[in-house]
Amino acid sequence: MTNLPPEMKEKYEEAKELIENSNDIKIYSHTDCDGISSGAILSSILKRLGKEFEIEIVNLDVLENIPIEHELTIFSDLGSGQPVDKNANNDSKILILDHHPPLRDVNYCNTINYDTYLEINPIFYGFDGSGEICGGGLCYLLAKEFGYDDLSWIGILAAIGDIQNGKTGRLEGLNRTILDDAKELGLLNIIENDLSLYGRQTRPLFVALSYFSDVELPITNNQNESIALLKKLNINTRNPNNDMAVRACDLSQDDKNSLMRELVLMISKQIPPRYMMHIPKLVMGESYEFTNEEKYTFLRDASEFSTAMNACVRNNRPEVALKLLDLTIKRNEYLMSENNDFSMDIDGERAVVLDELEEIAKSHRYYLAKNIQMIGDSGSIIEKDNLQYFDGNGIRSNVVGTIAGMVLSKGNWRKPIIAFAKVSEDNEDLKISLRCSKLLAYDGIHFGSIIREVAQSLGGSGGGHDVACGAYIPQDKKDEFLNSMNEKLEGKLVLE
Ligand SMILES: [Mn+2]
Repeated sequence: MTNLPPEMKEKYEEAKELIENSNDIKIYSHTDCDGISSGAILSSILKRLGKEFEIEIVNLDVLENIPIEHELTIFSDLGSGQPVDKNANNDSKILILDHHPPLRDVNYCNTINYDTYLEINPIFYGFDGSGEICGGGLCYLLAKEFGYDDLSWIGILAAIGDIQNGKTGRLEGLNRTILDDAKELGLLNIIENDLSLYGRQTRPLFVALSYFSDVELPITNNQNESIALLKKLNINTRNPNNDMAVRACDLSQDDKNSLMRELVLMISKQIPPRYMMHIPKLVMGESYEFTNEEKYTFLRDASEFSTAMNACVRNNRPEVALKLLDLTIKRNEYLMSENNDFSMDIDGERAVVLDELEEIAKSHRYYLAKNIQMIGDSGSIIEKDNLQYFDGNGIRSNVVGTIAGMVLSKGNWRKPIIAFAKVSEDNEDLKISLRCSKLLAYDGIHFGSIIREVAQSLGGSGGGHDVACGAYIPQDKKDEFLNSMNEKLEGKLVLE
């Protein structure tokens, strides 16, 4: 178990005091699952303390000139990389809980000319902000300071949403400590040595298998081949107990093992020897289940839950995601308490929010499917030596990355795919998203760093994960961007 270094623990004690002594509070959090989770944890803390507060879920560009109008302004899952105190006045108090690379150093708080600046960033203490803890985890550690350990499961939801398990398939570092807290309270199960497939609660196994795309296999985008594979391994496709299609969460360890063995074999036929050592990480990992949630619902699986959170924010409905988390916190609180004197019908209220969420998720899936089909069918993916790209003409910039990830399997999986979209209706600049097979990252290529470098050289900005990242560039720099990326990657992709 990883413990908090004393200097970081001290900052948390200061943060607790800061909140206790403030009454008019504003929270800004990021527009993704991690940011929503962070916001939900902070809201819950403030509600329990009876504080007055407002919360706003924002994109990073909003922070360039953010007004500081409240007694205490809290930034979660963002803030470290933006000039958030530009408009601070004499008695402003600012608290930042962020895991992104910081602009200011750890001693910045001593140089300010206003009341309080407190930034808690794990990078200051030698932690890896992309694999050991995320925004939601940082906010949970604050909740823990108040004794609210029951919020730990949201720290895990945040970490999975942020792909903090990307490198090894399991949560490590401070995330592990949060995991232990959630497990201790009986809020979560860890499923070790699990088959690493998306949709383990809600998708039929053969469908989940057909989405395997880190390496193109006969089963990729082919449900018939997936069914044939299961038949060959003597794995049931129907569950005799409930007469539903078998899902990944139904599998015995023996069945998981034979499926993993077969996948490893299939993958090894497609890739050069130097990548062989990375194959197990593509097919095996840990899964996390929320024990208070019903089986076969997205709420039960951390990864599927995080997708639903993202669907809300990508459709500008963050309030639905926040409401669901708030009610789920209350529901867990109720289930954990001894006295059942709760008068409110939490399940009823939650059912209403879940209906709303289902509507959002449905139209989200439809929007994705429509665009994926359009790009896949129209031959609009253009290949260069070391990359492939498409124009996401008309695609909303906040989903173009998701779409890029999903069309990768329709193009050449051995090369990264880059998508372009207009930033917004009134901003003609280009939003760029890049996705690639995990194998390239395992081989040491960090696309987030590469894309940042190239975007900056063209007067833009960028960054992100090794396998999923993005950038913003001026609208007339598209060709330069492509050429520069293509050059930078020369000799680096050795999947052929
Ligand atoms: Mn984050």
